[in-house]
Amino acid sequence: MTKPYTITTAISYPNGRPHIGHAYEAIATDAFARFQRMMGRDVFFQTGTDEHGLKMAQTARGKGVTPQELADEMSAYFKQMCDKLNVSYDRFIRTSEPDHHRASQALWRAMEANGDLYLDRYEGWYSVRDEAFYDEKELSDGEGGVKLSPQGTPVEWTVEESWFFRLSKYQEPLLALYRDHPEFIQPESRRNEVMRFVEGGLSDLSVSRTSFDWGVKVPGSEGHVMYVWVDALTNYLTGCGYPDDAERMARYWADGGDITHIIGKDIVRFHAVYWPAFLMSAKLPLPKKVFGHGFLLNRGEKMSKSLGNVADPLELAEKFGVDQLRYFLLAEVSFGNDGSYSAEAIVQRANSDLANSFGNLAQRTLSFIAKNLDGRLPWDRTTVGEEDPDGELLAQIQYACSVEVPRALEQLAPSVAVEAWMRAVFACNAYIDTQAPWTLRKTDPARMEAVLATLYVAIGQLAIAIRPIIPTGADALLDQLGVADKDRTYSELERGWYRRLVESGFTLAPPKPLFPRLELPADAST
Ligand code: ME8
Repeated sequence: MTKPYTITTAISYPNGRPHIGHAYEAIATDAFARFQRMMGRDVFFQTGTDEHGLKMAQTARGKGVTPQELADEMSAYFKQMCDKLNVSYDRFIRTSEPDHHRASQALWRAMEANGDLYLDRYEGWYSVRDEAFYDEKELSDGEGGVKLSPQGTPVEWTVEESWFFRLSKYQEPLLALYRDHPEFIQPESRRNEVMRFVEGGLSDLSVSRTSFDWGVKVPGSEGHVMYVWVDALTNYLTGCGYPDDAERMARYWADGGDITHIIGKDIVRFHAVYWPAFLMSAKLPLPKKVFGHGFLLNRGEKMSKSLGNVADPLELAEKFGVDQLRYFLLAEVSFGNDGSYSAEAIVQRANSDLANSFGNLAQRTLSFIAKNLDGRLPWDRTTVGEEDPDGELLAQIQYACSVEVPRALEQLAPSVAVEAWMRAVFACNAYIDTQAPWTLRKTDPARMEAVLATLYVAIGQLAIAIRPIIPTGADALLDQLGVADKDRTYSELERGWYRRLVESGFTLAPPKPLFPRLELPADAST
């Protein structure tokens, strides 16, 4: 059995409906999970909703519902978004679930047993929007004398009895972790930020609240609920069976295990500082990688409810197609950097790459085979790709599909994977134009068959390689090509699935178009 692979998104606050930033993170993480499954790994992929905390309590109060009702309603939208966008999670976790409460309390007790929790009085600045405590030195002045967090959200002075976690004790161990495992925080720019923050000294962290009760109860401490980030981060352990299922833990949360957290750049501090400190305190294994991706901007502007430019991902998927949206987001934005989206950019990218380049290549090749050869696969299995330029093309496609694309996806660089894939698509289009099978039909039918055979193989390889990103279109094409489910893996790229097809006497049906050309909607305000 290959090494298990655990991958997670952040869990979202269900205090409103999901926006395109949430969809972006879910789609990217899904592509990585699908990729690892196609590499034969035993994958556990978790996403979900982060339902406790003051922000949820306040939003619920404002709407005149209970926090649980608000969470039930909104969490369903997040789940629905994942389902619609083909996000292949293994568990959709909700932090209001009983096993999650048990896991959070077990982590608490483990940190307490290590002497890292003490009761004191908290006096300091808190941002409800970020659910975060800040030091005075991190704040700036906003309008009307309001103090602002580094994220630009208002903070309020808070005084209450609180449990504290001895974060200060972990300054050195954390710095050692960043030094010994430079890959722990990615990309590099985020790592530098975190190192500077930790080098600046760490204050102990207030980890319980008494002013409201919507949260996980602190064991043995009446009136205290856990600070929402303590329970939120624990979601990763809950999904891996903590604390009762030792076998599951050994599989998905093992020492030295391949555990990746995909999160946005605004919450790197929680994942790269607090989280490993909690885990060290509880004597649990650490994740291998925390990747802080960039933010999606609407036409270069920050999305906000007041600007009215928050795009609904399901509306975008409805308008442009799920694969098209997935492809656009992963191709267009270099993972780790901020990126911008607009209806024009989605239409432009989907049309140029999917409709005109890849879709058209598949469509014209397959209809040509269906029409001129009655769908009979045009080669005998000893001759495909033996001569140049056929062999040259196939070597190039094979390199792109079985080396460059997987390498980029392994490194969490989907836009790099797409670039390599598109280079291969272009190479096929150039080949079909220079080989001109429509001319060969009259002058040299045998050569025409060799060209079509080469293209048939190349298109199948391209479809397999791009599956993690556009699963629906790729699978529909692979169905048309007759490629069996079990052969749709990266390892099969090297083994020649097409030879088995020839042996089976497979006949190609006239192809259905896969990626229709998109029109820019009249209302292109998204
Ligand atoms: O932070 N572009 O929840 P959240 C890209 N509950 N990503 C974005 C984004 C944008 N415009 N806006 C937000 C939370 N995100 C916590 C996480 S994890 C134990 C707890 C990303 O609903 C954001 O960076 O505010 C985060 O990774 C995720 O969406 C959920 O954000």
